[in-house]
Amino acid sequence: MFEELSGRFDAIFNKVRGRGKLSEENIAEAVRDVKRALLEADVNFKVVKKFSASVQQKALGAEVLKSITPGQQFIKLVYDELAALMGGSARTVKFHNNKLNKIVMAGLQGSGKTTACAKLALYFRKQGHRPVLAACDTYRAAAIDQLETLGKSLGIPVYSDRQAKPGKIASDALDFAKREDASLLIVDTAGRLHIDTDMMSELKEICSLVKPDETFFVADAMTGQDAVNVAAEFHKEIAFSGTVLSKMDGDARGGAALSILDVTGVPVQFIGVSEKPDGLELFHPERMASRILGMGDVVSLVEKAEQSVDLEQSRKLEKKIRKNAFTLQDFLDQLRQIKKMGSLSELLSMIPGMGAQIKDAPVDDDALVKIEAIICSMTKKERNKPVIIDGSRRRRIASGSGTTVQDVNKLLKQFDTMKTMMKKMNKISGKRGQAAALRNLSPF
Ligand SMILES: Nc1nc2c(ncn2[C@@H]2O[C@H](COP(=O)(O)OP(=O)(O)O)[C@@H](O)[C@H]2O)c(=O)[nH]1
Ligand SMILES: [Mg+2]
Repeated sequence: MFEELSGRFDAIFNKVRGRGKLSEENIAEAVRDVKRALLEADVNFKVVKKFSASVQQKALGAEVLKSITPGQQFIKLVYDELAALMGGSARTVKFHNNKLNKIVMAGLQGSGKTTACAKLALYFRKQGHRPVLAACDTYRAAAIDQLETLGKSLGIPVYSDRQAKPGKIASDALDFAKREDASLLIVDTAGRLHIDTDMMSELKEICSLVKPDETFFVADAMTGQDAVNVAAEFHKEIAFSGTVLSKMDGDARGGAALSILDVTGVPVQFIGVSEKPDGLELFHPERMASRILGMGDVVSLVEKAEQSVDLEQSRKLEKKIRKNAFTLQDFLDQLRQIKKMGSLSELLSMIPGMGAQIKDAPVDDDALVKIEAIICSMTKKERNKPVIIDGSRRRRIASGSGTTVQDVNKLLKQFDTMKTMMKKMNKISGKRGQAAALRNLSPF
C-alpha cells in the first residue's frame, strides 16, 4: 500500500532527521518536497496546498525551530497533519439495538459495491449481527446472481426479485429482513459507468423507502482523483455517511485515501484489501499515516499477532528453548505461526523502519515454503534429532521435498546456528535473554 509515497517520505525525513538545527529555508525545502510527494501520489491539488501551508506554518512555530530534535518534531508534525487529513481516529458504525439497522451502498459500476455488501455482512456478523442482503441492482442481470452466490457461500440470506423494480425490491426487502429476524439489512444498488440521472433517481428512491442509517459510498482506490471527483458529485446528490475505499491491495498511490475526506467532508470508514469476503478492514487514519510515513504499523501488527499466535504454544516453546530442547518440528510450528499472520513481506512492512529496506531486498515468501517442504519431508525422528541426518538422508529429503541437497544443507546449518544462539542467550539467561532468543527465532 502506497509504497511509492512511503519511499518519498523516507527520503524527505532522512534529510531533516540528520540536522541538528533546522533553518527556515530547510523547512521550506522539506515542505516543498512533501508537496511534490503528495502531488505525485495523486492527492487533490487543493488538499495538497492546504496541507503544505498548514505544515509550513506550524513548522515555523516554536516547537520545531527551537527543539533539540527539530527533525523528529517535523516528522511528528507531518504525521499529525496526515492523520488529521484522513480523519484522526477510526470511526465505527453505531448500531441501534432492538431495531433493524439499514445500510445502502452507492457507487459507480465496478467500484466494488456488491463485493463490499458481502464483506460488510461478514464483518458485522462477526460482531454478533444477523445480516441479510438485498439485490437492488436490476441494471445488470448478473449482479443478482453475484450477490446470491456470495450470500450462499457465507450463509447470509439474500432477498431478490427478478421481475420487480429496484424500489419495490427495496421495500419488500424490509419485510424480508423482519421475517428473517435480521438486525441488519444491506442493500446493494446498481452503478453506472458514469454518474447519470437514472442512477441517481433510482438511488434516491431506494433511500427514501429504506431510510438507511448509513449510506456507504464505495470508491475504487485505484482510480485516484477520479474517485474523489465522483465522490463529490455523489455527495451533492445523496449525502452519504461513510466511504468504503476498495482495492487498496492494488497499486493505489494514495490520492483517494488522502483527499476524499477533505473534498467531501465524509471520512473513509472501511478499506477493501482483497477480492475475498474477509478482505475488509476498519480504516484507522492514524495507523495509515504512520504506515505511509514508514513509522510502521505496530498496533496493527500486535493485533494481528494476538489474533494468530497461540499463547499456550508460545509458553511451551519458551520452556523448550530454556532447556535447549528446540527441534526442527518446533521450528516448523513456529514458521506456520508466522505464516498464519500473513505473508512475511506484509508483516515486515508493518515494522518501523523496515518499509524502505524491504523494498530493495524483497523478502522471499517462497523461501518459507521451501523450508516448510524440507522439514515436512523429514521423519519424526529426524526432526527431533537432526544430527542423524547423514548424506543419504539428505538426498532422500531433498528429492522428497522437491529441493536440492544444498537447500537441505543450508536449512540444517541455519538451524544449527540458531540453536547455538539460543544456547548463548540462555547463558546470558534471565528473562531478557530468553526474550531476545525468542525474537531471534525466526529463520531470516
Ligand atoms: N483486489 C480487490 N478487488 C476488489 C475489491 N473489491 C472489489 N474487487 C473486485 O472488483 C470487481 C468489481 O467488484 P463488484 O463488487 O462487482 O463491483 P460493483 O459493480 O460496484 O458491484 C470484482 O472483480 C471484484 O472482485 C478489493 O478490495 N480488492
Ligand atoms: Mg454490483
